[in-house]
Amino acid sequence: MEKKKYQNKFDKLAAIIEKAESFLLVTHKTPDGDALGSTLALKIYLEGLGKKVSVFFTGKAEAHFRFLPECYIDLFRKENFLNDSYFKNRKFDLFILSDAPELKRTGLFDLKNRSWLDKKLVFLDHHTDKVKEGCLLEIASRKKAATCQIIYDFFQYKRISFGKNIATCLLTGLFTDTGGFLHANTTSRTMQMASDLMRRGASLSKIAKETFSNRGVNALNIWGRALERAKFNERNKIIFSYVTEKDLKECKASLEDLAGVTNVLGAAEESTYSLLLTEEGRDRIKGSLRSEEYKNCDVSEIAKLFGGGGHKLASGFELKGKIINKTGRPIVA
Ligand SMILES: [Mn+2]
Repeated sequence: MEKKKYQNKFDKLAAIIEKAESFLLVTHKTPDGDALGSTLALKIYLEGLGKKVSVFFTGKAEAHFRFLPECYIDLFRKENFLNDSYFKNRKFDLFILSDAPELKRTGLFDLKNRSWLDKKLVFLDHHTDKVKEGCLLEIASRKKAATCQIIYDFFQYKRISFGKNIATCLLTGLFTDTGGFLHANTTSRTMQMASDLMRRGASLSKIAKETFSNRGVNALNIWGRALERAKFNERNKIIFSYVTEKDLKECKASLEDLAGVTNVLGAAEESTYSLLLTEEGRDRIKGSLRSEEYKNCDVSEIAKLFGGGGHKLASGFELKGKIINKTGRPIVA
């Protein structure tokens, strides 16, 4: 998106925020650092303007994000469906959906009647350049490393001052979505933004510790299983592994304990991309794909073959079924 168009959208965003009184902030299922960081930064900003703000998402957030400001325990309820009866007694002037390019990825998709939503919906996202859903405003750019960067650009352009709490939320999103400033989406611009956020009081070392290295023994055990099973396929140059429901039970681990495993699998130097399959209960398999810029592989194309999607270097898909078939042998080995 060219600069002028991007700025015009920020002007429009500021104008509609000014007019609205009550907000519902929504993000994608099982929110990650960028989803939570962008949503909570907006929450703090809007509440500072005296607005009424509610936050909602479906699925469980990774527990290690609890260090984030405003990340209250009730945000971690397992199922938070935004159903029609929820809206019967509540009125919101504006819905801001961050870090998700479509309603399908949020609880709002479960509403039976959604036509009224179009006139109140704002998308802020970096997974796409064009949001296909009906909405009031969309600010979407795949050039941005994180949705937190879009919000930061908005604050910069509108000369909105903010302090340590917002800076911590924004730096968390930037840090996690750039793989700790290691991925190819790390540019001089993202480093500049990080530097400014640190100047405002955000602690990079604390964020790094909370999001990357704090792990329980259960998590280490489940990582062990995934890494031990890693196999390399010469023909496709893929390194892959899997984790079953039984593994999770035996290690007393949860799906969020597996965050980061796919990146580590990619450390195998002969591989072009990595794949981790995990069983997600109720006959579902989740696939997560990763690659590196210099390996010249677009994993979103592979995800699309299985009905999924995502970024060039990080994508995912979901399949029906189980990894272990009736004979007790894994289907992927
Ligand atoms: Mn993101």
